[in-house]
Amino acid sequence: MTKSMYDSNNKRPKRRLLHTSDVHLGAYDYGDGSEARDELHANFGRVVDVAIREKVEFVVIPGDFFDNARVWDDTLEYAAEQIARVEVPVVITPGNHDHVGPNSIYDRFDFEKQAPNLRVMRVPEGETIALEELDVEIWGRSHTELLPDFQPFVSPPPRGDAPWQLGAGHGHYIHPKALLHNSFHIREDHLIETERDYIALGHWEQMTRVAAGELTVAAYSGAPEGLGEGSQVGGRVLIVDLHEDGRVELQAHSLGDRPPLAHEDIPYLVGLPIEPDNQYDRRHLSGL
Ligand SMILES: [Mn+2]
Repeated sequence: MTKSMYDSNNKRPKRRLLHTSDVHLGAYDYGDGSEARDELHANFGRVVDVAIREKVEFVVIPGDFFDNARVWDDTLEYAAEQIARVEVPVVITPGNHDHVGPNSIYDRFDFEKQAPNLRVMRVPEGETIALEELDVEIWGRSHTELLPDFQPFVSPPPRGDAPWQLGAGHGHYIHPKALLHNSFHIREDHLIETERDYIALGHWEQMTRVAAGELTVAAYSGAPEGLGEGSQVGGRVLIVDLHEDGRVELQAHSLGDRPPLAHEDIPYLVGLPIEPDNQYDRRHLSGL
């Protein structure tokens, strides 16, 4: 939870969202299908069940919703059916597996017709989606296949006018144990500069909060698939409460029947000290 960027006398509307990512629908679309495929799809159905049960007002999916652009047609239909079932707005910021641009999966199927509550960020330079009835704006930059050194949060636009300002993006948070060869860098200072209230991150399968300064809460929801069950955080999604006093509070909800994890019990990762790029690159290359 963080302090508000606003005067605490200036109440904001209370809002609740669900954040999930890295669903990778269609990852097992080969052969004659499989139990793994059925389970992956059923698991996204459970995400929708949690969204409905927890009465969220919108859903944010920062990337890798689909595994690749060649998934089966019935996977696309299933995805659209489930999104339509949520009923509230669903915002997708595409990642490296479901990028926009040439050969995008989002051009294969008329999602917005099948699921009119879906909004896909399609502008590579970045765009803000306004959920006007909710007083929420969500800014993000989608992946394309054209930019290998893509960094989703550099040079963010200033906060907009709506009381709640969120960000969504897909990439690799740079911290002291991060591997240099990983792409799509997200750094703590990038997140601080966004001045957003909450940043929904995707690309990692593990759920974790990450350091983003005093005024911004940022977290990876991790994949909803139960791969990390032993870690206590696998097979979960994030429910995010935006409180009237400006606080942002997370809860990790199980897709099974385990109790939710409170904000402070969700793992927390600290970023690298803020330094010029060349300097921290050299430190990694020298084996530090
Ligand atoms: Mn990814």
